[in-house]
Amino acid sequence: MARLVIVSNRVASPRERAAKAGGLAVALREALSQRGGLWFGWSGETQVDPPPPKVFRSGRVSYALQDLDPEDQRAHYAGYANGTLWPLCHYRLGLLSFRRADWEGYRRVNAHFARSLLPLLKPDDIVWVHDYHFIPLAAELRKLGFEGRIGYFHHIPWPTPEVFLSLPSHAALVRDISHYDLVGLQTEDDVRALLTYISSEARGWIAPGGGVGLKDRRFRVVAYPIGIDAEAFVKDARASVGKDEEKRLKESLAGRALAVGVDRLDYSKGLPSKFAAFGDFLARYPEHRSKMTMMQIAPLSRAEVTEYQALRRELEELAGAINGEYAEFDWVPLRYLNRPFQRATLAAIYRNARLGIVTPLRDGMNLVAKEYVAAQDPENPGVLVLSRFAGAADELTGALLVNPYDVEGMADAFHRAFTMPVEERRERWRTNMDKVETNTIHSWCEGFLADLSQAADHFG
Ligand code: GDG
Repeated sequence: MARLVIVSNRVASPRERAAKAGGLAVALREALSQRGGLWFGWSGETQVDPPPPKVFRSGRVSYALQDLDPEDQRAHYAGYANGTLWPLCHYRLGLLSFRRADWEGYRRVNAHFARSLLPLLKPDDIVWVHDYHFIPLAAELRKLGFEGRIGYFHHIPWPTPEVFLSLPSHAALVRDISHYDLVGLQTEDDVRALLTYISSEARGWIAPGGGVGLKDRRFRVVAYPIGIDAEAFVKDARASVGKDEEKRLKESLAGRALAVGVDRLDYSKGLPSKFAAFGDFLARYPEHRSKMTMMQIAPLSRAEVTEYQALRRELEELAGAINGEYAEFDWVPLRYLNRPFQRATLAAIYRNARLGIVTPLRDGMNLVAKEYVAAQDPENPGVLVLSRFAGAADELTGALLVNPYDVEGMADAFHRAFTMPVEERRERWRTNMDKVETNTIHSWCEGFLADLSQAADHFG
């Protein structure tokens, strides 16, 4: 079997604590430790004139961490990746900023990464590049003469051509994409969006099965909906039963029902609308007051980007207003926590929550929705309230699907979920759990790598 090389912006090295790793990191660490290989990415450090990457080994996996020049790193990460591509792909054109200097910095960083990765590569390695920080990496590696198989997985949505065309560098970015052998997206809608752009704007041709011809390049665009390690999550959730932490949680609830949300503090996650919907729910369904509590876990994210600082202030104000208006001396309606928790703690909280509220305005997939389903007690499962604009909505058809722009509609869904009979809850949960158990992180990884291994010789 060919060696696997993974490239992603942050590398979840064994030195990083599990509690700090996000969805992407958790998924990849599991994938690579099964196969062995090399994980290459940014070290998290900046310095002027950065030296070659630091390489070390742990078990079957080598890690190579590259420092970056501080100004390049800013232009790449806070600039083009998170100030341009992130809002664009999440349909937030009002938040999009495009500066030529950022675009040039983004390309410079990709060229630098390609130069420092190349000496670590063997000709028959399979290289799997992750996410929007690295779209030009394959083109840069090809320029340096690497002819092996390179795949790309885009973890976030691919916008429709009408939205994508707002990006001044749209044509160059899709030319970059064409240097991969396989391009993986989360959903069929994402695939349709990219293929439509390629055929209508870039004058490429499309073959059945996602085959694409663009100028002299041949590649495939295919949907691989990402999953979770369902078995591990079920185990964690079961193991939490009766433990001290669960006891503390139950004591603090004093018999009240729990609704839970877990989202990075990010404007794509629709947190202000979720809070507004919770406020509306308490206003229009007063029978639930003092009978339930909502817990929103929202670890801080990208705190150096201005939009995220403004969002944090907005949420603090909204949470304060809800608690100020509805709290009793012995009841706080909304528990709002800005820090990460251990995975086992999350599993215990999910399992004890009658409602899981996942209402992003746009989301590539959303793993929290799947984790919440996996953690439930099959005899007495909770209800998932899920945004129709999360990739997960394609699979989790047993959820109560909501439009996150419809605040009152979401409040109605909370009421429906809290009053849903147990038979209906079981039936809906079974529908969701079948998907979560079938389409796991392992099958996702194997599916992508099997297709990439078989990718036709791109010069053929
Ligand atoms: C991107 C795409 C796509 C969160 N808080 C804590 C914690 N988490 C974990 C969750 C989950 C992960 O982080 C979040 O993953 P999501 O999928 O929900 O969202 P993004 O971070 O935006 O991920 C997304 C994903 O990539 C994978 O392709 O689904 O659409 O945006 O696993 O559990 N984990 C711990 N403590 C926390 O407090 N331990």
